[in-house]
Amino acid sequence: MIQAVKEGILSVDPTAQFSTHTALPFKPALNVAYFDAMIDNGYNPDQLGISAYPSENYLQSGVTDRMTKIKSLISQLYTTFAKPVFIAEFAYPSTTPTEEFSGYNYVDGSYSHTPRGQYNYIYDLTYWGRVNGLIGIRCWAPDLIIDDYLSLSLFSEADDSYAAKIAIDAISNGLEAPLPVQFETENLTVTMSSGDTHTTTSNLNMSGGYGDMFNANATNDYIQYTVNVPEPGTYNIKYRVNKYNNRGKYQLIIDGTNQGTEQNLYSSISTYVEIDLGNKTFSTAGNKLFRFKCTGRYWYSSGYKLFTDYIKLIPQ
Ligand SMILES: [Ca+2]
Repeated sequence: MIQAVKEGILSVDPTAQFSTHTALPFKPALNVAYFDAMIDNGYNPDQLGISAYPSENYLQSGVTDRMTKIKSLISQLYTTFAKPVFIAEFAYPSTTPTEEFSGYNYVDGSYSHTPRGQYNYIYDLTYWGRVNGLIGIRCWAPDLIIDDYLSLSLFSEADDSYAAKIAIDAISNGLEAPLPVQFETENLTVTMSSGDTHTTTSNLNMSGGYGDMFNANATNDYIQYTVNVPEPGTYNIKYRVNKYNNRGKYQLIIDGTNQGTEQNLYSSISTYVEIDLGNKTFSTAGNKLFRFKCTGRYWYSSGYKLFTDYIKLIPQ
């Protein structure tokens, strides 16, 4: 039947685009099966729709960490079908929901039921979605200013007048914010302390399929990467690393200044972590020297090595 509707529309508008959407985002296998069935039976949508009411607790009781699960579903659909995903229905409350919508009262993670929490939910989903296959979010009934739905709408009421909540700007702000820049250490220009070597190392758990192994063998050895900062400004500095049983302790030094604290990269089992070293302000764009200096080793560790995946700069 849906395919018949599509054919009818195409007969008058051959450029029309098509979608359809599911209702249960926390059942990923059901979502995949739905679109498989649609495509197998001749209806091939241009965009895959889902709906998401992350505070809803009637159908979704017991489901936690819903933001992560929504992102996971979008990623799964995007990679499985190679089509963009559209959130055809979305709402998250800015105050504790009441009456008919009192069951929409689940607080997801750090997203409080406040105007800021509502804003942050939409902003974070938009920002993440830009590079993960999400093509749009339709806030459901943003103008439905009946009492029961007011908390989920994008307007607030005072003295019988209505004003837009801050969430009205969340999508546009999320689209306009600068994206993080990621530098694969295996591709960067390197200098090192004398006598030391580094090895570009294939690793399927690392971004780009490779990491950079610094074969340090003593305290004070260092490897220094040239990072081309695109714009002046303040960035959150992160790097991803493989911790293991022959790793050293390292301090990052940017253009001669310590960034964050010393990191003990020893672990008895191999683990991958993204380390947050706090914010750094660059007054100019251009090449900056990121030096990882070995400050010692945990006494269990059998070596001083450093195995990095990437350096990430997140505009603040
Ligand atoms: Ca890498």
